[in-house]
Amino acid sequence: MRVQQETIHHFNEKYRRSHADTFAFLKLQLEDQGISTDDVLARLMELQVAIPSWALGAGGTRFGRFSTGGEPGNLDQKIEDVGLLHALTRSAGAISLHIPWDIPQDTAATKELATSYDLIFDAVNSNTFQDQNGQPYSYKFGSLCHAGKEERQLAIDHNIEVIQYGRELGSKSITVWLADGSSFPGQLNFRHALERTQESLQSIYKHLPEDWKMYIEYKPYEPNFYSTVIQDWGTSFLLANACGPKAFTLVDLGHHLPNTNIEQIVSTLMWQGKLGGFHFNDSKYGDDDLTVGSIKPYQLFLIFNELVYGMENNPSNNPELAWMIDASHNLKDPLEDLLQSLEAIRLAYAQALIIDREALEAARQHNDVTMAQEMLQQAFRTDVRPLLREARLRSGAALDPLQLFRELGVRKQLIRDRGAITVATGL
Ligand code: PSV
Ligand code: MN
Repeated sequence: MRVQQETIHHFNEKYRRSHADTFAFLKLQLEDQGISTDDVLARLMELQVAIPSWALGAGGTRFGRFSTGGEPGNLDQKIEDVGLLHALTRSAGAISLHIPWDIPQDTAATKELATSYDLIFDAVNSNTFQDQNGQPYSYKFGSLCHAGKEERQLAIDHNIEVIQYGRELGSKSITVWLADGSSFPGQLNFRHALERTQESLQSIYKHLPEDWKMYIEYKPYEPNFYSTVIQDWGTSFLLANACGPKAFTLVDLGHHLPNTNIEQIVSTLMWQGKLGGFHFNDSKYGDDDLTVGSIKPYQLFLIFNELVYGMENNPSNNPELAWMIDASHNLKDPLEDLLQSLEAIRLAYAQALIIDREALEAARQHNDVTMAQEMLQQAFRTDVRPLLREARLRSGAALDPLQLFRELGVRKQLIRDRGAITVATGL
């Protein structure tokens, strides 16, 4: 299903007047504070967030999976879904593939299809956390860290193959997330496991094309429950440094123990020029993969505060970041959930862009704790939604993507086209 430009235009007409009024009011308010709305809008319009190919269907828990109907049954349909999100928002201009869940059969045709939706291929993701049919060695006890040379080599070769797929599609990065670890004390020699992981990553790194990046994810637990080889940002940072200048740490918001100060991690990594990108989601307890901003919107804002500061004060030349969503949808329509996530990311970004940074620094300089807090909360409590709408209007997107999605009856049509019981590949 393709959403035509005229449909969007027609839809926007209905809301144009009320939008114009609320935007004019906010513009005035921001200009009084010395903020140029045009600058903020330009930066908002630049932000493109990649949609993961594994988040377009109903996610499973270990207790079950309930299909939403009309789920994409193959890679082409996944691209079609991301194309739809991008047409509605003009802010999801990339898709991130997980191999082997989404192996392109004909890379040239896949690329052409993506281009027709104005999409590019973001990071490719390897999967050494599941065994595939007919695999000669098992990842049950690890992959890149495995005690056995054959298992390690199999996992290294898989990552090299993933890079090859990515090259053909025009990707410029690979994300490595390992489930490697142990569930019982004594099971693993920590140092040996980490050493082996480092060597394996270095072998993969050797196959990285000149203009590519390698992102290394960390996670404190799950599926292993006692130790994870790359448990935290420090370990990922250490490994990225051991690999070289094209390797970076990737922060997945769900991969932290409760109450971890993620914004401080962002600050440190950007200072070191080693922050590669993000997997956005939200959580209450662990890696819950909930809709971005649904539980802790203030934390998301504080993270964006550090990101904006880091981008504007960048002594170590931290490269542009890879923005991705990594979520699972058990209850809601996955596409609606992704629309909400895209909105939450832009909201937090817009709020961070309107912080009065001079006043904030002055307050810090004078140890004026109250005013420092005020500066942040002033921005966070501003309703910046008219800015988001204006950014969409200027880029040809729908003023209210979710509303249009509903009005068009997208899910009903997808069910008609693809069937009520379809299962997308993924977790
Ligand atoms: C693992 O929890 C993770 O965050 C990694 O990014 C995986 O690649 C992704 O989820 C999908 O399983
Ligand atoms: Mn992730």
